[in-house]
Amino acid sequence: ASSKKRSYDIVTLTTWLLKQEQAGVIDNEMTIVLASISTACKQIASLVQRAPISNLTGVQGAVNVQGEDQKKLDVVSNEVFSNCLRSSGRTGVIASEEEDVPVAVEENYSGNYVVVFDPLDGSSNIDAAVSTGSIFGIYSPNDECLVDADDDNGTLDSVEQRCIVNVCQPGSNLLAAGYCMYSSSVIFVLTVGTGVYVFTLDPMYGEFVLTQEKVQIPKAGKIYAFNEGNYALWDDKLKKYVDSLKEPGDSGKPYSARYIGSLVGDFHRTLLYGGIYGYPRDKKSKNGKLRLLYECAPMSFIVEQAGGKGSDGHQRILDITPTEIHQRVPLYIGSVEEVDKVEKFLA
Ligand code: P6P
Repeated sequence: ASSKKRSYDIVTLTTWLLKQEQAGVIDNEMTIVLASISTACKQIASLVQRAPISNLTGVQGAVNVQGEDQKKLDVVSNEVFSNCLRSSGRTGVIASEEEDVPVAVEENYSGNYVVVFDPLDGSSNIDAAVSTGSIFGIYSPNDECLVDADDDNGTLDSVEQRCIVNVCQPGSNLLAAGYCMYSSSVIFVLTVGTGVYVFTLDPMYGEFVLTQEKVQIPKAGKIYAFNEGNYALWDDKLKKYVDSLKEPGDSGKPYSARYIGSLVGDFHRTLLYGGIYGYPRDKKSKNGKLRLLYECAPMSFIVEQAGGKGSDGHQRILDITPTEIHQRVPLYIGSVEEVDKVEKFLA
């Protein structure tokens, strides 16, 4: 066959997934789960972009398990994600930021994979049409944990108990992780453990098109994304770190501050330009604000696959085993040299 690159040799997410399956990197069940997630993200992209037109801005009038006012789109995005995963027939358990406890998919629909997700992170930005995103991670069932969960006669205490042990796995067990950013472009970022791939939604025909392969985050970057409104609540070591970023130093140029208030937007810029995003613990939030299971762990898997680092300030995020599904941890994530630097200040 001709080795000449054929014109219009466009790689879509669908063809990329099939290639990974043919290469034995993922199995056909994972292919279907990832395809169903990309469908959910396309639906959410459409809902987000038309929110003011279809009266989907504003609050739902309910409070979620996090104690946060649910936005209308939080609820809708959660239903879209759950329905797509359920109808894939390849998902056994789902855990969502918007659900109190993990949910076992009904038997006749259920498959093996455990999917954790934040269906619409940064949703407080929706009404101002600022970037938001969906974040997900995929695990195998946590069989070894099932034994621990057995009561004395060897059967599981409850479906809910089985769901929780299946979901509470360290990020190092992740088989796949990704996010979809709803911004000036709709960007789908994915790793299945062989590097980080970036797809851009072509609205002309509704497909995610491969636009970057094996992304490598710069080893250093003079951009920091912290909410400095919390400065007075931070401990002194962290204050010293952030103060140090403002000194011009030998280069004569201090760091630049960039903060979108949406993890997916701040993370994506950090992944491509380098730098660091941080959500520290403070006097108000003892463990920071971000959730380990479906925000910090998937993002840390992605950043490590791109040669970066994800830490709680002292240890690797991927080494932390959740003890409950909405557990929060401090997060410092981005270029290796930048995360190393903050860890030194916090030691
Ligand atoms: P703050 C959005 O609610 C979120 O979970 C992340 O997407 C974002 O980075 C962070 O919280 C913003 O929190 O306290 O700075 O408004």
